[in-house]
Amino acid sequence: MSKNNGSESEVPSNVSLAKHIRRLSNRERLKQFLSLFKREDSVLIFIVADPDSMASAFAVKRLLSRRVSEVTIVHPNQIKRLNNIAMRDILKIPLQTMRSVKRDEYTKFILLDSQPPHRPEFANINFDAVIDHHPLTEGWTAPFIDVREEYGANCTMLAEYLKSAKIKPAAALATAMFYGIKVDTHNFTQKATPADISCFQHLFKRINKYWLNKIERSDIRRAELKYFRAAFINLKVRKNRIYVHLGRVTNPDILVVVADFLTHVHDIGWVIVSGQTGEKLVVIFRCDGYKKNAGKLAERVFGPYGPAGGHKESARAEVSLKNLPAKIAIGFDTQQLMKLFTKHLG
Ligand SMILES: [Mn+2]
Repeated sequence: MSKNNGSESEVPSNVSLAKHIRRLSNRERLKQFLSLFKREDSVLIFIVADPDSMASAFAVKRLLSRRVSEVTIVHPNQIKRLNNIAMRDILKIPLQTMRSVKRDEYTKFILLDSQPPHRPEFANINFDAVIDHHPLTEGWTAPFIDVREEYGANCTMLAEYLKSAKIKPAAALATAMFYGIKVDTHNFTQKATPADISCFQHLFKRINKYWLNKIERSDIRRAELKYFRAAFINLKVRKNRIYVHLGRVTNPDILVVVADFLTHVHDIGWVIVSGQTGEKLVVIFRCDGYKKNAGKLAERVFGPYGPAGGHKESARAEVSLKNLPAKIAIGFDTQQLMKLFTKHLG
Protein backbone atom coordinates (compact mmCIF):
# COMPACT_ATOMS: atom_id res chain seq x y z
CA MET A 1 0.00 0.00 0.00
CA SER A 2 2.72 2.46 0.88
CA LYS A 3 4.74 1.57 -2.24
CA ASN A 4 4.54 3.72 -5.31
CA ASN A 5 3.36 2.18 -8.52
CA GLY A 6 5.86 2.32 -11.38
CA SER A 7 4.54 5.42 -13.06
CA GLU A 8 4.87 7.46 -9.90
CA SER A 9 8.35 6.32 -8.90
CA GLU A 10 9.63 9.92 -8.94
CA VAL A 11 6.99 11.01 -6.45
CA PRO A 12 7.69 10.61 -2.73
CA SER A 13 5.63 7.76 -1.36
CA ASN A 14 3.65 9.88 1.09
CA VAL A 15 2.19 11.88 -1.80
CA SER A 16 0.80 8.84 -3.59
CA LEU A 17 -0.42 7.26 -0.36
CA ALA A 18 -2.25 10.47 0.59
CA LYS A 19 -3.72 10.50 -2.93
CA HIS A 20 -4.82 6.90 -2.59
CA ILE A 21 -6.49 7.47 0.79
CA ARG A 22 -8.17 10.64 -0.45
CA ARG A 23 -9.90 8.65 -3.21
CA LEU A 24 -11.46 6.17 -0.76
CA SER A 25 -15.01 6.47 0.49
CA ASN A 26 -15.42 7.56 4.13
CA ARG A 27 -16.24 3.98 5.11
CA GLU A 28 -13.24 2.51 3.31
CA ARG A 29 -10.96 5.11 4.85
CA LEU A 30 -12.27 4.32 8.33
CA LYS A 31 -11.81 0.59 7.70
CA GLN A 32 -8.19 1.10 6.66
CA PHE A 33 -7.50 3.29 9.64
CA LEU A 34 -9.02 0.83 12.11
CA SER A 35 -7.15 -2.08 10.51
CA LEU A 36 -3.91 -0.58 11.87
CA PHE A 37 -4.88 -1.43 15.44
CA LYS A 38 -5.10 -4.61 17.52
CA ARG A 39 -6.85 -5.08 20.86
CA GLU A 40 -3.62 -5.24 22.82
CA ASP A 41 -2.25 -2.01 21.35
CA SER A 42 -1.42 0.97 23.53
CA VAL A 43 -1.90 4.05 21.39
CA LEU A 44 -0.10 7.36 21.80
CA ILE A 45 -1.64 10.37 20.05
CA PHE A 46 0.53 13.44 19.41
CA ILE A 47 -0.86 16.93 18.90
CA VAL A 48 0.36 20.50 19.06
CA ALA A 49 -2.40 21.49 21.46
CA ASP A 50 -4.94 23.96 20.08
CA PRO A 51 -8.76 23.67 19.89
CA ASP A 52 -8.82 21.81 16.56
CA SER A 53 -6.09 19.34 17.51
CA MET A 54 -7.50 18.73 21.00
CA ALA A 55 -10.92 18.00 19.49
CA SER A 56 -9.34 15.70 16.89
CA ALA A 57 -7.45 13.74 19.56
CA PHE A 58 -10.57 13.52 21.71
CA ALA A 59 -12.43 12.09 18.69
CA VAL A 60 -9.74 9.50 17.91
CA LYS A 61 -9.68 8.46 21.56
CA ARG A 62 -13.44 7.89 21.33
CA LEU A 63 -13.09 6.05 18.01
CA LEU A 64 -10.50 3.66 19.43
CA SER A 65 -11.92 3.43 22.97
CA ARG A 66 -13.20 -0.14 22.80
CA ARG A 67 -10.81 -1.29 20.10
CA VAL A 68 -7.43 -0.99 21.83
CA SER A 69 -6.22 -1.37 25.40
CA GLU A 70 -5.20 2.26 25.99
CA VAL A 71 -5.17 5.68 24.33
CA THR A 72 -3.05 8.55 25.67
CA ILE A 73 -2.88 12.07 24.21
CA VAL A 74 0.36 14.08 24.49
CA HIS A 75 1.52 17.51 23.34
CA PRO A 76 5.01 19.08 23.19
CA ASN A 77 3.83 22.68 23.61
CA GLN A 78 2.76 24.50 26.74
CA ILE A 79 -0.92 25.43 26.69
CA LYS A 80 -0.99 29.15 27.42
CA ARG A 81 -4.19 30.48 25.87
CA LEU A 82 -6.88 30.73 28.50
CA ASN A 83 -9.62 29.60 26.10
CA ASN A 84 -7.63 26.43 25.43
CA ILE A 85 -7.07 25.78 29.13
CA ALA A 86 -10.80 26.31 29.72
CA MET A 87 -11.60 23.91 26.85
CA ARG A 88 -9.33 21.20 28.27
CA ASP A 89 -10.69 21.58 31.80
CA ILE A 90 -14.40 22.07 31.11
CA LEU A 91 -14.63 19.27 28.53
CA LYS A 92 -12.23 17.07 30.55
CA ILE A 93 -9.93 16.31 27.63
CA PRO A 94 -7.21 14.08 29.09
CA LEU A 95 -3.93 15.64 27.97
CA GLN A 96 -0.39 14.96 29.09
CA THR A 97 2.88 16.64 28.24
CA MET A 98 5.19 14.69 25.92
CA ARG A 99 7.89 14.65 28.60
CA SER A 100 5.66 12.94 31.20
CA VAL A 101 5.09 9.82 29.06
CA LYS A 102 7.44 6.91 28.31
CA ARG A 103 7.21 6.30 24.61
CA ASP A 104 8.41 2.68 24.78
CA GLU A 105 5.29 1.74 26.76
CA TYR A 106 3.25 2.32 23.60
CA THR A 107 2.86 0.23 20.46
CA LYS A 108 1.13 2.63 18.03
CA PHE A 109 1.68 6.31 17.29
CA ILE A 110 -0.72 8.77 15.70
CA LEU A 111 -0.10 12.40 14.70
CA LEU A 112 -3.11 14.69 14.32
CA ASP A 113 -3.51 18.19 12.83
CA SER A 114 0.24 18.32 12.18
CA GLN A 115 3.00 16.55 10.21
CA PRO A 116 6.38 15.17 11.32
CA PRO A 117 8.46 18.06 9.88
CA HIS A 118 6.32 20.64 11.73
CA ARG A 119 8.04 20.10 15.08
CA PRO A 120 11.55 18.83 15.95
CA GLU A 121 9.92 16.72 18.71
CA PHE A 122 8.08 14.69 16.04
CA ALA A 123 11.05 14.12 13.73
CA ASN A 124 12.30 10.77 15.06
CA ILE A 125 8.92 9.13 15.72
CA ASN A 126 7.67 6.39 13.38
CA PHE A 127 4.02 7.34 13.11
CA ASP A 128 1.50 4.67 12.14
CA ALA A 129 -1.07 7.23 11.08
CA VAL A 130 -1.04 10.93 10.25
CA ILE A 131 -4.35 12.78 9.83
CA ASP A 132 -3.97 16.45 8.97
CA HIS A 133 -5.28 19.41 6.98
CA HIS A 134 -2.05 21.36 6.39
CA PRO A 135 -0.27 21.26 3.02
CA LEU A 136 1.46 17.89 2.59
CA THR A 137 5.16 18.10 3.44
CA GLU A 138 7.95 15.88 2.10
CA GLY A 139 10.64 13.69 3.59
CA TRP A 140 8.51 11.36 5.70
CA THR A 141 6.00 8.58 5.36
CA ALA A 142 3.58 6.49 7.43
CA PRO A 143 1.42 3.41 6.79
CA PHE A 144 -1.71 5.59 6.89
CA ILE A 145 -1.74 9.20 5.64
CA ASP A 146 -4.95 11.17 5.41
CA VAL A 147 -4.00 14.74 4.50
CA ARG A 148 -6.73 16.88 3.00
CA GLU A 149 -5.52 20.46 3.00
CA GLU A 150 -8.76 21.96 1.67
CA TYR A 151 -10.48 21.16 4.98
CA GLY A 152 -11.00 24.15 7.25
CA ALA A 153 -10.64 22.04 10.37
CA ASN A 154 -8.93 18.75 11.07
CA CYS A 155 -11.72 17.68 13.40
CA THR A 156 -14.19 17.85 10.48
CA MET A 157 -12.24 14.90 9.04
CA LEU A 158 -12.52 13.09 12.36
CA ALA A 159 -16.24 13.86 12.54
CA GLU A 160 -16.54 11.99 9.23
CA TYR A 161 -14.69 9.01 10.72
CA LEU A 162 -17.07 9.00 13.71
CA LYS A 163 -20.08 9.21 11.44
CA SER A 164 -18.86 6.27 9.35
CA ALA A 165 -18.30 4.33 12.57
CA LYS A 166 -21.89 5.20 13.58
CA ILE A 167 -20.65 6.88 16.77
CA LYS A 168 -22.81 9.73 18.04
CA PRO A 169 -20.52 12.08 19.98
CA ALA A 170 -21.54 12.92 23.56
CA ALA A 171 -21.87 16.59 24.55
CA ALA A 172 -18.22 17.10 25.56
CA LEU A 173 -16.83 15.66 22.31
CA ALA A 174 -19.44 17.44 20.17
CA THR A 175 -18.67 20.77 21.88
CA ALA A 176 -14.93 20.21 21.39
CA MET A 177 -15.31 19.56 17.65
CA PHE A 178 -17.80 22.41 17.21
CA TYR A 179 -15.37 24.82 18.87
CA GLY A 180 -12.41 23.37 16.93
CA ILE A 181 -14.19 24.07 13.62
CA LYS A 182 -15.21 27.57 14.75
CA VAL A 183 -11.67 28.49 15.71
CA ASP A 184 -9.84 26.99 12.72
CA THR A 185 -12.24 28.52 10.16
CA HIS A 186 -12.32 31.85 12.07
CA ASN A 187 -16.10 31.49 12.27
CA PHE A 188 -16.23 30.48 8.61
CA THR A 189 -14.57 33.68 7.42
CA GLN A 190 -11.51 31.74 6.27
CA LYS A 191 -10.78 28.43 4.53
CA ALA A 192 -13.80 26.15 4.95
CA THR A 193 -15.38 23.39 2.81
CA PRO A 194 -19.03 22.33 2.56
CA ALA A 195 -17.92 19.39 4.74
CA ASP A 196 -16.92 21.79 7.54
CA ILE A 197 -20.28 23.53 7.31
CA SER A 198 -22.37 20.36 7.26
CA CYS A 199 -20.38 18.87 10.14
CA PHE A 200 -20.79 22.09 12.14
CA GLN A 201 -24.53 21.98 11.55
CA HIS A 202 -24.69 18.30 12.41
CA LEU A 203 -22.82 18.81 15.71
CA PHE A 204 -24.92 21.79 16.77
CA LYS A 205 -27.73 19.73 18.28
CA ARG A 206 -25.28 17.79 20.43
CA ILE A 207 -23.23 20.60 21.97
CA ASN A 208 -23.58 22.11 25.42
CA LYS A 209 -23.93 25.83 24.72
CA TYR A 210 -23.11 26.85 28.31
CA TRP A 211 -19.77 25.07 28.10
CA LEU A 212 -19.13 26.63 24.71
CA ASN A 213 -19.90 30.15 25.97
CA LYS A 214 -17.63 29.72 28.96
CA ILE A 215 -14.78 28.45 26.77
CA GLU A 216 -15.16 31.25 24.22
CA ARG A 217 -15.29 33.98 26.85
CA SER A 218 -12.41 32.86 29.05
CA ASP A 219 -9.63 35.02 27.69
CA ILE A 220 -8.69 37.38 30.50
CA ARG A 221 -6.67 36.55 33.60
CA ARG A 222 -7.94 38.25 36.74
CA ALA A 223 -4.50 39.82 37.15
CA GLU A 224 -4.84 41.35 33.67
CA LEU A 225 -7.86 43.49 34.53
CA LYS A 226 -5.43 46.23 35.54
CA TYR A 227 -4.50 46.70 31.87
CA PHE A 228 -8.06 47.78 31.14
CA ARG A 229 -7.72 50.48 33.78
CA ALA A 230 -4.45 51.55 32.14
CA ALA A 231 -6.19 51.57 28.76
CA PHE A 232 -9.06 53.79 29.92
CA ILE A 233 -6.70 56.23 31.63
CA ASN A 234 -4.16 56.49 28.82
CA LEU A 235 -6.10 56.16 25.59
CA LYS A 236 -6.15 59.05 23.14
CA VAL A 237 -8.63 59.52 20.32
CA ARG A 238 -7.66 61.44 17.23
CA LYS A 239 -9.60 61.45 13.94
CA ASN A 240 -11.64 58.30 14.67
CA ARG A 241 -8.54 56.48 15.82
CA ILE A 242 -7.85 55.12 19.28
CA TYR A 243 -4.23 54.94 20.41
CA VAL A 244 -3.03 53.52 23.69
CA HIS A 245 0.25 52.30 25.13
CA LEU A 246 -0.24 49.93 28.07
CA GLY A 247 3.32 49.98 29.37
CA ARG A 248 4.93 46.71 30.47
CA VAL A 249 2.80 43.59 30.05
CA THR A 250 3.68 40.08 31.18
CA ASN A 251 1.93 38.45 28.21
CA PRO A 252 1.32 40.36 24.94
CA ASP A 253 -1.95 38.40 24.40
CA ILE A 254 -3.68 40.98 26.62
CA LEU A 255 -2.88 43.67 24.01
CA VAL A 256 -5.02 41.72 21.53
CA VAL A 257 -7.88 41.43 24.04
CA VAL A 258 -7.82 45.16 24.80
CA ALA A 259 -7.54 46.07 21.10
CA ASP A 260 -10.47 43.82 20.17
CA PHE A 261 -12.53 45.34 22.98
CA LEU A 262 -11.85 48.88 21.75
CA THR A 263 -13.04 48.03 18.22
CA HIS A 264 -16.55 47.92 19.71
CA VAL A 265 -16.50 51.70 20.19
CA HIS A 266 -18.89 53.44 17.78
CA ASP A 267 -17.38 55.54 14.98
CA ILE A 268 -13.85 54.27 15.47
CA GLY A 269 -11.98 53.17 12.34
CA TRP A 270 -8.60 52.27 13.79
CA VAL A 271 -7.41 50.84 17.09
CA ILE A 272 -3.69 50.79 17.83
CA VAL A 273 -2.57 49.25 21.12
CA SER A 274 1.03 48.79 22.21
CA GLY A 275 2.85 47.31 25.16
CA GLN A 276 6.36 46.39 26.18
CA THR A 277 7.60 42.86 26.95
CA GLY A 278 11.28 42.61 27.78
CA GLU A 279 13.01 45.06 25.45
CA LYS A 280 10.41 44.56 22.73
CA LEU A 281 7.60 46.86 21.73
CA VAL A 282 4.55 44.88 20.57
CA VAL A 283 1.92 46.80 18.59
CA ILE A 284 -1.53 45.44 17.73
CA PHE A 285 -3.48 46.97 14.84
CA ARG A 286 -7.22 46.70 14.32
CA CYS A 287 -9.39 48.43 11.72
CA ASP A 288 -12.73 47.87 10.01
CA GLY A 289 -10.94 47.03 6.74
CA TYR A 290 -13.08 49.46 4.74
CA LYS A 291 -10.61 51.29 2.48
CA LYS A 292 -8.00 50.48 5.09
CA ASN A 293 -5.25 47.93 5.34
CA ALA A 294 -3.82 47.15 8.78
CA GLY A 295 -1.08 44.88 7.42
CA LYS A 296 0.23 47.54 5.05
CA LEU A 297 0.11 50.25 7.70
CA ALA A 298 2.00 48.05 10.16
CA GLU A 299 4.65 47.46 7.50
CA ARG A 300 4.95 51.13 6.61
CA VAL A 301 5.25 52.36 10.18
CA PHE A 302 7.27 49.56 11.78
CA GLY A 303 8.78 47.67 8.85
CA PRO A 304 12.04 49.67 9.05
CA TYR A 305 12.50 48.63 12.69
CA GLY A 306 11.52 44.95 12.77
CA PRO A 307 8.92 42.31 11.79
CA ALA A 308 5.55 43.94 11.05
CA GLY A 309 2.56 42.96 8.94
CA GLY A 310 -0.71 41.06 8.83
CA HIS A 311 -4.12 41.09 7.20
CA LYS A 312 -6.46 43.83 6.03
CA GLU A 313 -8.28 44.11 9.35
CA SER A 314 -5.64 42.99 11.83
CA ALA A 315 -1.89 43.25 12.07
CA ARG A 316 0.99 43.16 14.49
CA ALA A 317 4.48 44.57 14.86
CA GLU A 318 7.20 43.38 17.22
CA VAL A 319 10.22 45.61 17.25
CA SER A 320 13.14 46.02 19.56
CA LEU A 321 12.90 49.40 21.32
CA LYS A 322 16.62 49.80 20.60
CA ASN A 323 15.83 49.98 16.88
CA LEU A 324 13.45 52.93 17.24
CA PRO A 325 14.80 56.49 17.06
CA ALA A 326 16.06 57.34 20.56
CA LYS A 327 13.83 60.39 20.95
CA ILE A 328 10.79 58.11 20.48
CA ALA A 329 11.99 55.05 22.37
CA ILE A 330 12.94 56.84 25.58
CA GLY A 331 9.90 57.14 27.84
CA PHE A 332 7.69 55.57 25.20
CA ASP A 333 4.02 56.36 25.86
CA THR A 334 0.70 56.88 24.07
CA GLN A 335 1.86 60.29 22.81
CA GLN A 336 4.97 58.75 21.21
CA LEU A 337 2.87 55.96 19.73
CA MET A 338 0.61 58.57 18.11
CA LYS A 339 3.62 60.49 16.78
CA LEU A 340 4.82 57.41 14.89
CA PHE A 341 1.56 57.37 12.96
CA THR A 342 0.92 61.03 12.18
CA LYS A 343 3.44 60.87 9.33
CA HIS A 344 1.51 58.03 7.69
CA LEU A 345 -2.09 58.76 8.65
CA GLY A 346 -2.07 62.56 9.04
MN1 LIG B 1 -6.18 22.62 12.51
